[in-house]
Amino acid sequence: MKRALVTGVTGQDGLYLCEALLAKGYEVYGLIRGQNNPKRELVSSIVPDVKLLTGDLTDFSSLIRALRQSDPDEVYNLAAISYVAYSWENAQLTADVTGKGVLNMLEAVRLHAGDEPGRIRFYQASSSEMFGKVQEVPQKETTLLWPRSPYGVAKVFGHYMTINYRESYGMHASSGILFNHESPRRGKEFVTRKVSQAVARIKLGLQSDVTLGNLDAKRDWGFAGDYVEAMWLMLQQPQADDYVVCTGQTHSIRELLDVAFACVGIDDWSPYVRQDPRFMRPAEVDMLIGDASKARRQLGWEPKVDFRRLVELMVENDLREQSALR
Ligand code: F7E
Repeated sequence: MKRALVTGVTGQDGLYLCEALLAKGYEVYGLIRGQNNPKRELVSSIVPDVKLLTGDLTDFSSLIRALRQSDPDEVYNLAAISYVAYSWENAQLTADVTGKGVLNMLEAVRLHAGDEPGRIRFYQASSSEMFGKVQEVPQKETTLLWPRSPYGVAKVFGHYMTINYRESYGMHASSGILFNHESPRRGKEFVTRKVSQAVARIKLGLQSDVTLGNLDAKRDWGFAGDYVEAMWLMLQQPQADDYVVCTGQTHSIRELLDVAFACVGIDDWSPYVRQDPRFMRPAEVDMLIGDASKARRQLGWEPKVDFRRLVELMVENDLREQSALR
């Protein structure tokens, strides 16, 4: 039985990945942070077979301890401060967790693996946010990185550290450059879930409108459940490498609003949407669209859920969830 250690187990990707690994017969360990973490119960209710270990990416000794307790064949490093807007307000903390946390994990894995550096396969959750002010359309593995937020800069550090550990120590360390991926488990601070929840509440008469920021930004949005499969496939390859994971389709926030409101029979969303500079960012990533042909070719990976279905899944879920709360 293979063993995996997953950091960031309380997030949507952590939950989908744990489900996928358990279904493949893995013994799965999840790293969980903080005293009395309020998300512990959520994790235990969705994936009760995951063994939870306490640790923090900023606490090196806790990572060594988690590796000793789990002795994993594969490590998936999904933990991060992941909300881009927040990263301007807490830039140093973001650098410590999202950037230096990757180095801590790589170093802990290297030390734990001892004189067999390739024995533990390592996945780093890199991000399309690293492309920032895009230097090429569509973006691929070789596109020049130009991050536009403290979050993006921290992810670039983690990405290059992963490559550096692969090249310096012969570690099996892969970096997945994942474009935006969403699901009914997405945090409510991200735009897709903020919209799907607001649409459900407006339909049910629980809310009159929703306030957003920039409606013209474009993202390549996929389904998180599809993307965790790509993570696993990367660690099954004989050689570690870097891969872009995306749908190759881009949509604006306006198009997101079109599809989400149409799910509840509203064609004109303008009376329900307000804009506020509060939700604008100091620097914006205007447009992301990826090219996943390397992942398709080398991993045999394809996304299964398209944008329309993804938005429907989220609105349907929020209608159920909000109705139950009434
Ligand atoms: O923003 C615009 C906002 O916060 C998407 C993270 O998973 O994907 C995610 O980062 C766009 C931006 O995601 C609101 O300005 C407008 O242009 O959903 P988001 P993100 O910043 O793209 C990447 C790949 C990651 O790695 C990150 O961890 O939507 N937008 N109005 C808004 N965004 C939010 N959150 N709230 C608004 O009211």
